[in-house]
Amino acid sequence: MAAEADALHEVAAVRTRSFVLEGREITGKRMDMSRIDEVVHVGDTEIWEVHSSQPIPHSFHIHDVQFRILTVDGSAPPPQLAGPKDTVYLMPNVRYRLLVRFEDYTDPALPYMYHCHMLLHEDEGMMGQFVVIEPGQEDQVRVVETRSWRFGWCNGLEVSGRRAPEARPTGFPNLRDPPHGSVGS
Ligand SMILES: [Cu+2]
Repeated sequence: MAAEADALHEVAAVRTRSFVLEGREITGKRMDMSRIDEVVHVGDTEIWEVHSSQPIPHSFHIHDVQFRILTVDGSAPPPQLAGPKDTVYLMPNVRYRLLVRFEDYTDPALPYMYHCHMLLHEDEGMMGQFVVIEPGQEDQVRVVETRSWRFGWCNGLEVSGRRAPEARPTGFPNLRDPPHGSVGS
């Protein structure tokens, strides 16, 4: 059956990543457009463990993929959390294990986001970047400078960040400095 062939299976997971949401940080980091936080291989299934480590909820959203919630504090998810998701509401101090498969759309220089979907939190930096690459493209992972920083992080890269990209290696000063270069100006 096609549905069965498409299904996500925990036994297929090749690694586990952990994301802790606290304050306006994810695993101790705020969003930085000059940093790629996670590098994923296309075709891989992974387990992403996420939780809010403080007495308030967060909401974890992953671009590019739909995932399945494997467990909620070790138990099977309730029916309303059993289907395909792209966002999971994180009750305080409850651990969610997500099964995620990265199937396509590789680019070592065009990252996807994961972020808290409480938009104030997101706007204050509760976001990270990942790229999906072909195995062997690790040395091509880099950030791309765009002129769209003024439109905001998320929309900047997703919607309007495609024009006039200028590749540069990771580790440069971050994009809070005004972009330079004359393309389009
Ligand atoms: Cu949040």
